[in-house]
Amino acid sequence: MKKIPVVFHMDQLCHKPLFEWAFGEKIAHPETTSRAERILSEISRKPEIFELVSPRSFPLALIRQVADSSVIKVLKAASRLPPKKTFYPYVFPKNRSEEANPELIEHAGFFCLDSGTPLNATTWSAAAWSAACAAKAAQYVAERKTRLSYGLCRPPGHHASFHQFGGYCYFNNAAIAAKKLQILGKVAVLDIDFHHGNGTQELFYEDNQVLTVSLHGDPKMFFPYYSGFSSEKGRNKGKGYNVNIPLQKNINGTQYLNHLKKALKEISEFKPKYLVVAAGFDTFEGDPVGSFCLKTDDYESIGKMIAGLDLPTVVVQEGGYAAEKLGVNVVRFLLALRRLQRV
Ligand code: SP5
Ligand code: ZN
Repeated sequence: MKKIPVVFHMDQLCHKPLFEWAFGEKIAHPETTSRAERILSEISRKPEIFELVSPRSFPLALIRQVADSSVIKVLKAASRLPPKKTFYPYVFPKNRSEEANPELIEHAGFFCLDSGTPLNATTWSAAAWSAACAAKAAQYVAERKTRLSYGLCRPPGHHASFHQFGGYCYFNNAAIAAKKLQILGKVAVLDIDFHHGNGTQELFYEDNQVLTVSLHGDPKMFFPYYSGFSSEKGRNKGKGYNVNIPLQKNINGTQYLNHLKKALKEISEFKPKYLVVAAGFDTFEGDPVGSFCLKTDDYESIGKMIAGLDLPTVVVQEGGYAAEKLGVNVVRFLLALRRLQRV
């Protein structure tokens, strides 16, 4: 059986957000470098199954498809900050003024969703390499080199829309994978991160060639709060091509799998040529950010169920903040998907 390509670039580790404000308290930032390190260390224990590869260049043309020039300019402006300086956007104008200037770091709030997504001199490069991982993972599947690939994307991407970064995300990595595959046929994006994939939803909201499906904590209670409701079904040509499945807190694996079954039914009825999984593991019981109760075994069941679609599949890493268990959970998930290679 072919090895599973795992795409990662070491410069993704230069991005080190230090803290965020959570309900009035300053807490250590959950999106740490140790997340990627734990995944890498679990993957390197199985060299007969995984092949670690690095992207070689930034996929600028693809990044431009998922982020407007202002977002790109803000991150480039941040790369001119002094080495130890970090900027946390904290003023978020509701309207984009004519005066909004992406070259001015103080104006970053015009192009940003929340205060948990800091900017510093390393952000641009880490985010662009993370995007490159998704692009390269998609390339394996597009070129039929493998039927399963994994982009170890970090920073994550699914909260980033065309006009805004946020939610620890800068560029929408899953959308980059989908854009790359979309040239070749219909794509379904399945988002299993604890949070609603608002950025991915928005990027394909008027598109009937990319079906976006997200299961997540009910936005009435959980980030990003303003989107992820089941009434959001797509717009114009895209009407009927966005599916949100909001879930109550504390649900367990059995309950989760029941909802996943519905999501997969939507996907198989769409008859896509490719699947992109925005794979967050903040659904894990011990996660400090999410509020579901999934166990490590459940990620194997989820992987098996998704493999049942039997589609060429690109897995893109999203959240998951119980860093000690993240590597184990990711590997269990990928091993269950491995049957896709057996063709
Ligand atoms: C990619 C991704 O998973 N982004 C998540 C962003 C969530 N940001 C909001 C976090 C809210 C603060 N957490 C409070 C912990 C409560 N126990
Ligand atoms: Zn999440």
